[in-house]
Amino acid sequence: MNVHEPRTIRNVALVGHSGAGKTTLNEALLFTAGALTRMGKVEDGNTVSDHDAEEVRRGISVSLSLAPIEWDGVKINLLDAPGYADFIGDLMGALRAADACLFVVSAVDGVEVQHEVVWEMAAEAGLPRAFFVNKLDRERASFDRTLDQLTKAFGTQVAPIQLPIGEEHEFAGVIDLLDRRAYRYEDGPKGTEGDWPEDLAAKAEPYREKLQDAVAEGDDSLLEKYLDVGELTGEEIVRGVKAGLADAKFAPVLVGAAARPIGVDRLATFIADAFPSPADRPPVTALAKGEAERELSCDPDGPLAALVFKTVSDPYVGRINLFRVLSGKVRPDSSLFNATKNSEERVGQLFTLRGKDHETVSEVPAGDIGAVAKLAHTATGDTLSVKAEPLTLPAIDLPEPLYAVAIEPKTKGDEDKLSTALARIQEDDPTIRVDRPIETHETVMFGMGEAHIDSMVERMKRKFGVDVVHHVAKVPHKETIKAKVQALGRHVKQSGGHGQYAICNIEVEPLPRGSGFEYVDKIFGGAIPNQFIPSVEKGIVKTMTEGVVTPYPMVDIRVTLYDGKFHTVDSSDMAFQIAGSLALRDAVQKAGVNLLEPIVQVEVLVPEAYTGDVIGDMNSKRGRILGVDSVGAGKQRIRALAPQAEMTRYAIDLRSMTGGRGSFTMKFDHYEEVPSHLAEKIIAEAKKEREES
Ligand SMILES: Nc1nc2c(ncn2[C@@H]2O[C@H](COP(=O)(O)OP(=O)(O)OP(=O)(O)O)[C@@H](O)[C@H]2O)c(=O)[nH]1
Ligand SMILES: [Mg+2]
Repeated sequence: MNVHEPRTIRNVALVGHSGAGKTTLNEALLFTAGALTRMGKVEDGNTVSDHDAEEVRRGISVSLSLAPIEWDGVKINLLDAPGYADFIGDLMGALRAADACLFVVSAVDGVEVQHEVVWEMAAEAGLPRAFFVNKLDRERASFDRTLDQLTKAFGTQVAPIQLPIGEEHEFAGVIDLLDRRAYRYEDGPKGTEGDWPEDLAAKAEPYREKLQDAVAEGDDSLLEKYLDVGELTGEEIVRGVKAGLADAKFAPVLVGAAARPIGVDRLATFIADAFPSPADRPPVTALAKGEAERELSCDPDGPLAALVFKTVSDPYVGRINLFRVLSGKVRPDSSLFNATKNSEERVGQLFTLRGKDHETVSEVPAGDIGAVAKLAHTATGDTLSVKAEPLTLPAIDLPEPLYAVAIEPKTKGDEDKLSTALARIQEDDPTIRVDRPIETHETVMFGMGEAHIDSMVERMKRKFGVDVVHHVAKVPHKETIKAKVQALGRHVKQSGGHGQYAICNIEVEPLPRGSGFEYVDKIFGGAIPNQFIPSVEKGIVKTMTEGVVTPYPMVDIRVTLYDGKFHTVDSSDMAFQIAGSLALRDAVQKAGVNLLEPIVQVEVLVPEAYTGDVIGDMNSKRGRILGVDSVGAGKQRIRALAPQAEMTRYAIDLRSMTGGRGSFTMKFDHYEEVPSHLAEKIIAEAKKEREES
């Protein structure tokens, strides 16, 4: 593939709801551009983009895929993003690499949740947006119904520039409103050009007029011409549509059937003619040395700044980083500087990907996307620049993974491989987080949802040969003492040999939540020699960490050491540690324990219609609503406190409650006592588990 200057590059993210046909369209574009001799099918598992074993098995995309094509002298980098909500991390990477989004919408299913969700994300990022109404060949396909839904959901900026010729099994081609041309598809992916069919002219003309009006309104010179002559040429309309698209004021609508393929060549032409090039995009702000801000425009001769938007670990090839160059150029066999990680990197070969295939390139200039293998430290979200001029671009703003499961290797042999595999999959996918809470001694994996976790578990098995099982993660409970008591710790063994002698008297009392542990020394007259006073504390702390009744650590207590006895020969550090531990156990025996559970602060963002359901559900989860406020765009924010134990599956609960329209964040707030009816059960289970282990 030739090296292109920014003006002849288009970076397009294919986005939209799962199943709308993004991967099929990606395949059709490759085929139409002559990059493939035959089209693969998602069902057959032989498409360029869904090449991962996991994608073949599920029949959906689970990771972002890059494939460039050349069309009319323009290089189009296609970024096929997964539509399934669990894989949002890759979608967000795609949005950062792209200069425009093409929303693929099924003419059968219409506008779906993920279209709305991604629309909002793209709008917030100021990304130009267009639509491809797909599957017009399918039974029950309707362009009019779909267009109606698009306009309802996304407003008047939705502007058809094509109409279908026929629908369902009669779908034969597309009408181009710009040039008053029609394209029919009988043989192969390229349409045969002709005039508008007579029966459709009456329907098409008003659409064209509307488009002219809209275009003229946005451009004074076009308005003048329109008023003078009463009509604009196709070329002039394209100019207007192009400007409107670049400013995100127009969302052009194109039509077709990716699987056939019909209309795909026209789509490619429109992308080449009217989609914004990297040079049409506003400059980006990078951080230079000493926190100075620096504006970067898309200039191949500017300072180098490239954003890594996707990392793929391959057990054979190693790590591959996909990057988008914002300024400057990346050359093979050069030294780069990862300013995010503050480390130097050596670049060998540069290439581009077509699905899983590599194609070497001689350089990757500003505006283009490239790939590099075997960098030592670099991963998704990092900025590559040069040592002499380090630059950092804003990181990819990813959502926090909040769906948690505990994972364990199936066999002992897998244990060593597990931590390597976990490290690698976290590098590949920053929306996976792994934690090992000391309270539960579990390895907890956080992801975006069930499908996400499942695909990671599969990936660990396939790519790294680690077989893991997963189950609900334990809640990191804690225990504390119920009441203030005095207790005795006596460790005396003096029969034969070197004896052991330590006796301590302590008082243990509960402290307010969050106080931790206090140790008070009230020994008078040397009842315990000074050097053994810390020994008693050490014994107590060790027992607290391990938990006394449950395996959960004890917190929020004050221990006062007020008396004791010792022996000049047989007393030792170890003996007093044991006495301390025994004294704490004695206190717990006398006073009993309270179980504490983590309470999290939750913020839920939903369309107003769901507020009632979310509050009701929160109440049933022992949650307390702190407040509800409107945040604009018909959305409300519900703030609540809820026990973590009730929230482990909230990612799934909220999705089913709102059909995927809600989002939430969650963070630890404080520990609280577990209500006694629940505590008894948990303590009994914990005791049983402790005895078994
Ligand atoms: N009849 C018909 N079927 C299509 C068309 N486009 C896609 N399909 C089928 O629709 C199904 C889903 O297509 P995909 O391309 O996997 O959809 P996707 O948008 O990539 O889905 P995710 O990867 O899950 O986001 C597949 O079975 C395709 O064969 C089309 O134009 N006509
Ligand atoms: Mg797909």
